[in-house]
Amino acid sequence: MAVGLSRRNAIKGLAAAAAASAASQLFGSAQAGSAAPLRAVSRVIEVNGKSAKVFGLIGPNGKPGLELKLGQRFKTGLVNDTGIETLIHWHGLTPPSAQDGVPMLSQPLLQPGARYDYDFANARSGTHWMHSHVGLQEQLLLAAPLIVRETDQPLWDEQEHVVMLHDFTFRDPAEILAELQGGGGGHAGHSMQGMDHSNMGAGGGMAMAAMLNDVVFNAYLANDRTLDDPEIVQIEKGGQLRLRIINAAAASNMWIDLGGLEGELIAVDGHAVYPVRGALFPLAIAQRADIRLKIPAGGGAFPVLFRPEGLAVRTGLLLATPGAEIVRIASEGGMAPAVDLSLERRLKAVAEIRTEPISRTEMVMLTGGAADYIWGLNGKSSMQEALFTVKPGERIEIMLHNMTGMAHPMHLHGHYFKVTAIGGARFDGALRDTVLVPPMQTVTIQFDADNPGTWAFHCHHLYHMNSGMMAAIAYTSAA
Ligand SMILES: [Cu+2]
Repeated sequence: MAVGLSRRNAIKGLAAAAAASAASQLFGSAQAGSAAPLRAVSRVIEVNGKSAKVFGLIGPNGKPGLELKLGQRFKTGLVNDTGIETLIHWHGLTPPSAQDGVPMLSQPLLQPGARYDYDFANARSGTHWMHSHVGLQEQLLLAAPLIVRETDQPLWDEQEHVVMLHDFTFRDPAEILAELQGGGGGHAGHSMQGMDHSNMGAGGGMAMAAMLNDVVFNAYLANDRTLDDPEIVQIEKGGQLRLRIINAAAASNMWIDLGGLEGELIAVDGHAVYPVRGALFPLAIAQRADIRLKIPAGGGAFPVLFRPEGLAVRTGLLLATPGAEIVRIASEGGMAPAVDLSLERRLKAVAEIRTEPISRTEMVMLTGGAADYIWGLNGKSSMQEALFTVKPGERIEIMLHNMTGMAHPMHLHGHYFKVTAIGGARFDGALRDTVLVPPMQTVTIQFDADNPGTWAFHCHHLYHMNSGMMAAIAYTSAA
């Protein structure tokens, strides 16, 4: 990691002097570590013309989440003003296990009105996020960006914008989960209710087909807004923009659609990759993508769309140069295909990691998903029993075999990993903390056991996680 970062900085540093004076007003407010705490709050937003009570996390500068600089300690208070018990996970950072924000593994739930203080060394830059790891609170938008910049000012002459994506329901998420787990034939039955939004097609084979969405949502949000009233980001003609996109949806894998523009994907899950050009990029649940794009010199208004797989709906925002005509974009249109691994196999991390041989390979079967909606890892549906144990210093390979009909975005806490194979094909892939394993496919990852503790390893689809697809990986002391 350190090697890769310094190399990356050396490359980027060539442009630093020229760009140092630009866009400084955007980056003058990194305040993590200041006295004002992060606050978990309850708030009201408007969706489709109706108001909805949700949660949020407000940082010391009054904006959602936290911004800090690489090398700065992660040091913040967390005050619980939600009125309910909660606990916040720092997704993408690798804190000591006691500060990881997972109930049962890290610390007791934070009571209403109470405060926790977090303080740990942070060596992870990039686009990350924070979210409740309690029950179904993430579905109620208890999440926010967590951005760690490598420098105070961008090394390129560019503007920056953070986009957080959510799937939204007016229903009580507990009711949705109960319906999935118990109601008439499980999730297959539930998806029938969403036929108008489903690409499963008509016919008796539907329940047997791979399923893309098992929850029907009322809206998809980009920074809390729909396309009926989208965020409009002002940008100069010919300007360069870095989008930091976070898929904070509870249960929706998405496509990033740059419309008429092309961009360069430069980082995934906060880790730099060799740039990949394109207009369409997949973004599984909990993953992040940093995309750099250039606005045409002639200016105009340019939609950036986010399209949940298997549906003909979308959310998004507009990039607009001064004086550009703003045109309304419909929330419906264009069926999005299933998110797959075609991009994943093209990604290559900029950072080098250790090349020592792996200590051993662990097989993990992703299981369940029958009519009872019980999901699991290796057939277990409990965090109480460790999936496997590791010793400090080991280099572990995990082969994730998806035996189910749905894709699972698998997230490892406390570590990051390298994607090293899809099916039988080895490659030198991206560094990530969340990887999508599509139905009946195998994805192989490797990680260094360098952060002792007991760590959650789970599917980030909130309803799968809450139905058993969550386990722990435990450290034993070195023999
Ligand atoms: Cu899953």
